[in-house]
Amino acid sequence: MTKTRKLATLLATVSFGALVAGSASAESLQDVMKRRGLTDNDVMAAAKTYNPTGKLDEFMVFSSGGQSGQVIVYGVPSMRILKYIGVFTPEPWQGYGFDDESKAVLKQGSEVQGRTILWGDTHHPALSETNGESDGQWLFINDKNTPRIAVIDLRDFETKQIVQNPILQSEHGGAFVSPNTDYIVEPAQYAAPLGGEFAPLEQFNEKYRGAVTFWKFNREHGRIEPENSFSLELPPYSQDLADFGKGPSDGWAFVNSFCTERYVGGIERGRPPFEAGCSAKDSDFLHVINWKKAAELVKAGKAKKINGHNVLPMDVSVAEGILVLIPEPKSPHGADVTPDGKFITVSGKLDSHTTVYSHEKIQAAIAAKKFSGKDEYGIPIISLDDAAHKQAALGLGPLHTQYDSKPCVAYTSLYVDSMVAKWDYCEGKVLDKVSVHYNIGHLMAMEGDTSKPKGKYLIALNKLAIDRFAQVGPLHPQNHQLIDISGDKMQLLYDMPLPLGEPHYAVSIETGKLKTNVRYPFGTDSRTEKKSPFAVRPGQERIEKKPGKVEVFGTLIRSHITPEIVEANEGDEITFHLTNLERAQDETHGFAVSKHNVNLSVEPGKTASATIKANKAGVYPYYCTEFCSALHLEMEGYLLVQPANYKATGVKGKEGQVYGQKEYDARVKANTDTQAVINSVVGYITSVNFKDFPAVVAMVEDATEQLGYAEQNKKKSEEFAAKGDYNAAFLWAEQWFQYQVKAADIGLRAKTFLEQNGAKKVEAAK
Ligand code: K7E
Ligand code: CUA
Repeated sequence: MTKTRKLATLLATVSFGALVAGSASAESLQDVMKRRGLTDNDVMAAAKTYNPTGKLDEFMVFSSGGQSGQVIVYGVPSMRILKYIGVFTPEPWQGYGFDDESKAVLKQGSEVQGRTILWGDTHHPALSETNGESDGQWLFINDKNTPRIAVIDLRDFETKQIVQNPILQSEHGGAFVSPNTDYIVEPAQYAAPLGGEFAPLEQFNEKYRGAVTFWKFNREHGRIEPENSFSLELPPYSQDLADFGKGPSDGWAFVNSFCTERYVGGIERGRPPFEAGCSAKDSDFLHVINWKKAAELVKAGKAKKINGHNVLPMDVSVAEGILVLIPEPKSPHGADVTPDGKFITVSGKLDSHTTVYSHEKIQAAIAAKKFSGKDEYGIPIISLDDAAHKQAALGLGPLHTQYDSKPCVAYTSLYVDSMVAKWDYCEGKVLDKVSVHYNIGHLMAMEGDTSKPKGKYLIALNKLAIDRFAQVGPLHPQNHQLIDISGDKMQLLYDMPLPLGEPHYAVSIETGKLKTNVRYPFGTDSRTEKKSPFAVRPGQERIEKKPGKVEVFGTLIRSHITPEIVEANEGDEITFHLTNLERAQDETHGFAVSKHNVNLSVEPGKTASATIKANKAGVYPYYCTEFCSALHLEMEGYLLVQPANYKATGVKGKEGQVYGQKEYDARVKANTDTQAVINSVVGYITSVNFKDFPAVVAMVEDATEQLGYAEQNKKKSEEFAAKGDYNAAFLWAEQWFQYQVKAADIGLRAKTFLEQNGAKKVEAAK
């Protein structure tokens, strides 16, 4: 098919598409319900979750990706997955761990004692807050296995920083943020000597320790400051989940724990396993910490250094009165502060009770020094009676609690019952229960851990899916269930399979609060968020060669890579720095080199680099890995790696095709015809109120840019034709046509958008 006919076909496809979209099914809703066996309730649930094409979700969810070491992003109520964010694990689509810039970020977390750790056990994501409300700027997530916290910028959903915990061997209950995100908390899990030294288990009580780390976050720079961060040394209990106080309890943090028995197992030594000894007592301890005062003590020099990190010793915390313990029912899990900051709920996994602690009562006991005793490490204990506001029997295996927009209303997951309990934490009474499938862990209400929960929806993060989805082998996907909580009775709406690790927790935000970028400022290194020193403008592309080193400063634009030929010698190190020159939304280019571990994702405006070793002579095609345009497959080039002893033969081969004036004239005529088609599309666009549609304005800008390039190439072809070099003239006329195709592609997209969105005729200009 000729290229002009291709364009005509493109035009035809667009109008055909519009026709199909307009035709309706002959079946009635009742017919479909009958055919698919749907009840009225099912149809209601479908109507509550279905997003017609083009309609966006009200909320966005950031779910931990469990063992995948990633973050999963999806929309509510549609439950459509929107993105996986590479965090602790390389993710090739995003180039994460495959370009030099992101490798540097990944490396901050992956290089551990000479080992390279390429996975993470992500548990708890946290969204940044201002005055206790989600502000949509940053996301943080922890790794339980290799204690680390990552910082993700929500302007582009990319991981920017990973900090390794310098004193812990394992952690769990982070990340959670203080009400203004000046600190991020990361409590330990399994006790070990702080700093990573060896000590035998016989010295568990003396040498093993728990801890909680408070990472200082610099909001201006969007980065954690390890040098201004600190930890509190804690007894070798298994600290678990944490939460920051807010409102009246601002300045305090709450950390639950288990295995305060300090039991060490050893089945092979003839001892009962950990699970027996770690749940023997009827209660464990909620740790109550005055973190603001702790930060001041660290500033005043009261901390000691372990691996260069500030650690407040337990005796200092006790002497300064910043650490107290309160009993909590058997094998507790979760510590969740209420939106008003007055209460903290903690559930006992092996107890049917959820305890509501009163911050006011706790403070009164501390002020009056009313303690029931001390633990073995000298930490004062407040009795449960002196701290509890209420205890409620919600069901079996209560775990985590989230809050509604309605006052006093909370939701608690019941692991053993496989249910969610809706209850009143002010009165301590159950309001409703709904079954979930199966064995729920965390649950999450919209902005339900902030000071302004939004209610409406709740998500059950179930541990088991069993029979909910078509079978895919013994390893099942996870099942996130969407529940409508807007009425008195909860209604289960939707099952979503999540096939990427076991997400433990998720957080959500109103989509409108996110201020994401659609492109980067020209030449941005997205990982440092600064201008890349390697960015080049079009026309400035170059290859620099030094002995043993080839450095390419190139650009990417529909549909070519500049440069297209790179020559190197066997043994050279080659670095490609590529800048995407596009400004159009969603015009990402990839870059891969055959048989090399390279894949870049270069979004509009971004500069990314890839360094490879040319260890084997040969011919290596490189190409764009994103289907970016009609001539995407032609977005290619060659890396030629010459053997060390290579001598050019001087024999010049023939080019595939040589063109003359006849081909040139035909090409020019076709281009002129194409321009007439483009002009008619432009005529339509400018005849309507396209300026009222920002998406179209952006498309028109892009198309105008493409037509500008077409014009430049038209001039070039004319210059060669004037010199009588019709071969070159023809090829530049082809390139002129390529830019026309791109302009037409965008123009038609804009025209369709306008037609489908009710654009109106405007008075002719002038
Ligand atoms: Cu799975 Cu928060 Cu790690 Cu509970 S945690 S269930
Ligand atoms: Cu650029 Cu395909």
